[in-house]
Amino acid sequence: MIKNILSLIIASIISIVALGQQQPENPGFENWEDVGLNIPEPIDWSSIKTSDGGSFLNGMAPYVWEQSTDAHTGTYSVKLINGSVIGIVAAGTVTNGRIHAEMSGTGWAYTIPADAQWNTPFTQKPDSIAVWLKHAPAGSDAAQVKALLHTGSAKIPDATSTNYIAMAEINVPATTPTWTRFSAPFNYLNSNDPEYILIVVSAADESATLGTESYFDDIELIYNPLVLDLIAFMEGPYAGGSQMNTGLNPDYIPLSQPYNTAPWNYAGTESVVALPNTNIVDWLLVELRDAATATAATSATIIAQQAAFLLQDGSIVGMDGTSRLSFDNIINENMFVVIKHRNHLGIMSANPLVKTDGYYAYAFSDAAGNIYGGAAGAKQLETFGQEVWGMIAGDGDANGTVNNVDKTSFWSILSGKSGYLSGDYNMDGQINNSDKNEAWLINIDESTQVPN
Ligand SMILES: [Ca+2]
Ligand SMILES: [Ca+2]
Ligand SMILES: [Ca+2]
Repeated sequence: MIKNILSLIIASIISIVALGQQQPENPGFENWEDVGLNIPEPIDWSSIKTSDGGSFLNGMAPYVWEQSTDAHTGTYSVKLINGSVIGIVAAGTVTNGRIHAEMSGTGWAYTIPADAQWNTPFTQKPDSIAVWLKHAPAGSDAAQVKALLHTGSAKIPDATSTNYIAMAEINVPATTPTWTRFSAPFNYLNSNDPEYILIVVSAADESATLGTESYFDDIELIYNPLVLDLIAFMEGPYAGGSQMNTGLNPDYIPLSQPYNTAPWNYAGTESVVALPNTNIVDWLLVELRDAATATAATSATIIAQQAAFLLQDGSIVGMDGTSRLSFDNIINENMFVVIKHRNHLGIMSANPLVKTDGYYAYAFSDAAGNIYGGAAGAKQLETFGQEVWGMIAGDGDANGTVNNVDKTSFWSILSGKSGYLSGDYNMDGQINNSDKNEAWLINIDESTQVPN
């Protein structure tokens, strides 16, 4: 029984890991197998000698790879050499798909969706690919790594690029005598979701020359952090003209994030030695949700949380008081962002965030339609000129609804007190009538529209 529980735990850990950053199989060429050839072949990689050209062609094909003990890391790398047969030079190539070979010399690498031996399932969207290599070219041979994210069956090269989603190409023509890291970005052609990754590693481009030798090791897919450029406003401290008051700064704002208690129970260690600037309004809790639609973005879809500072111009920044927030997460569907505060109703982006110029920018404030639930979940703070929408004040117990409890338990009993208090709805450091009349009473029965 204990074993069963353990294996359940292990299974769930594995499924969590599977949601992490996907990498190629056997990317460091450490694992090799006997596939009936004279030399071992790297597991999950194949060559011209296991092509689809049949046993005659495969038997005739030259050995264009070796298991090398000259490794960047670990025990082995793959050494690729151009080889020739009946006057045709074959580039030293391995692929995680399959090689198509013809007598004429025509060939390509491709994915066979119906046969797991010849495909590599892959659903994420890396930003770039990197490899360590050494290259001793003959003629004008360039060491190459090509990676293709695609759906269905696809091949490299392909004049029509049907089913392509993104392609990355490392191209190194220069003699490279010591292990050197090279990388190249994926060029995304559309927003489709990939099903497979096809990688081709080669000692030469299409015009291979005999004598070229290249070594490859440690192929890695790189995922850049998600950098969020967020703007949001709160009703309580709102001052007009797209600015908020900073009445809690510096006397009352704590140096460690305050969301470590119920109902948030956020265990993050965000803290500062001193508040980094005078523009800070308060701490916020920023949450990422990964879901197909806003409606489906329930609390079950939370993938990350981070405490942050809200500045008086609405910017949401990190602990240095100026930098955009950065998350090391992978989005599988769409990214929705939730903003939570101690005594304001939480809001969620109505739309998924989209990466532009390297950032996921989102202004919650520009229109009611930017906040999920529209006017039902947000307050119009500025009516003339540029609209400003913000978070609704008055939720002292942060239970998602403004009601009598927020007065009796968080305002009445503390009236006249000063400090960092959740009944201080206009966030000026004092609990008095302004909090009750101007930031609680007017919001009675308002509720957050963030999906549960
Ligand atoms: Ca290795
Ligand atoms: Ca409440
Ligand atoms: Ca107040």
